[in-house]
Amino acid sequence: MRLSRYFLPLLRDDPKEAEIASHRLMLRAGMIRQSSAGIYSWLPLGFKVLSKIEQIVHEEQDRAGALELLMPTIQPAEIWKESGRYEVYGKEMLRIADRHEREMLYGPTNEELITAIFRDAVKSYKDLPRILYHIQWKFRDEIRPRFGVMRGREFLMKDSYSFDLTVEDARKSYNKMFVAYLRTFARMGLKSVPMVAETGPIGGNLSHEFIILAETGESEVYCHRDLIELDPPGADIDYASDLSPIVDAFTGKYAATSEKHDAVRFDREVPAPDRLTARGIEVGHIFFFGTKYSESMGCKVQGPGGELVTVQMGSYGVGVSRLVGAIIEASHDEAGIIWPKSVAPFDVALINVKVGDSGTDRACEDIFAKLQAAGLSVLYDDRDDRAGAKFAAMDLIGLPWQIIVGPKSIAAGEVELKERATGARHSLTFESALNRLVTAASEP
Ligand code: 5CA
Repeated sequence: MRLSRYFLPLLRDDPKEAEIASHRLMLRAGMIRQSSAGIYSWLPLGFKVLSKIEQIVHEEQDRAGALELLMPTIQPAEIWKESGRYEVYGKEMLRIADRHEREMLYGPTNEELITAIFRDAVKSYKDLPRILYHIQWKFRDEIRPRFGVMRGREFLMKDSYSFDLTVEDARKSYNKMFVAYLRTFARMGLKSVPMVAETGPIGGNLSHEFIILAETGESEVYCHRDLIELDPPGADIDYASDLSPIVDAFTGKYAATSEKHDAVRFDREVPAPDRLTARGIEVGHIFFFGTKYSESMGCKVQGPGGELVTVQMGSYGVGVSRLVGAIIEASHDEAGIIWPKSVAPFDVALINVKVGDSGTDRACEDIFAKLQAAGLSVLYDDRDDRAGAKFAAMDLIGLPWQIIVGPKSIAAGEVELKERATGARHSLTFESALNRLVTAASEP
């Protein structure tokens, strides 16, 4: 992509409304624009990152055996009246009437809709277990939308729903999602810690929040330090195997959000030097709620003995749009964003420091073509601007690598390769630079 033809409205100054780094940087880097409180448009650079995050979520859900579908954003009120949540949900629910005065709502979550779909389609235990998921926009009329996409009113969520015959089987589905989440967040360069959490309006009594430690997080969390050091399971994980040893390893030591924190237990179970009290961002939340929805909505299947069995359910959410902010909170510096390569909007920036100089232009065009031919995505700054402004812009948008080309480097037969994360710069031949980039791209 040539920057001269891209849509990247950068802001020079810090926007006044932004209280935290990710919000400030997403606005400055031309990733989002607010349309009304807590509701954002995703501009091309931001949308690319959002799509990359979605892709990782898809891959890990598929690996765990979850099946993708797509439910609508607008739901009928009736099913929420069946479950009893229509009143409970209160002002957070955006209620709408259609032209026939039918009560509708913009879905804040989908337990009711998926239960209705499953109830009408599945009659036998032979069709269990199943995990269904979608990635769809949600609306919650939050009292205090803030921190940009971190606490929005309209936000993108991945929500999965599991259906099992027995509590024991449901626990296996829960464990599958638990493991899938560890892998999902690790692939985005994040260290997530599962913590015992409150279930709130979703319900049930077994629930974990997946927390990213960050000073600007909205949650206060307490855990054993060892949990931060645990490695996530590898890509070869067998989801048909018993996953409880992995789940036990991640839940065997104290970790709780403030709502579930028990100071006496914390002091008793965790030696003082290992006690970690920190702030965190909730990027995922999983729930087992048994028959809460299947009972009230009549979701039953015929069991092996012919008897009717009420289905055991759980739901599993990932804050897809929140993750864009969370990743930036975890990975930025004074100059701007530092994208982990798995979610970077482009692999490499190509900076022409002397546009109009025919030798430099020619060299850049050649390098641009060769980088793309090697399978790398490139943002080529071919605009006629000061070198300093170009460097600052590329540092701000945070692509993992920069290749800097000017008349001097060309005369020496070299380019400058800069790694955004470390700031390390090396002069080397273009071929060597290309080799390094291709090698880096193939590493996990
Ligand atoms: N139905 C269940 C799980 S599928 C559910 O709705 N869970 S939730 O309420 O915990 O939301 C799931 C995830 O969505 C949260 O962990 C969080 O990462 C994200 N999320 C929730 N509210 C917001 C919000 N206002 N803005 C951005 N992300 C949000």
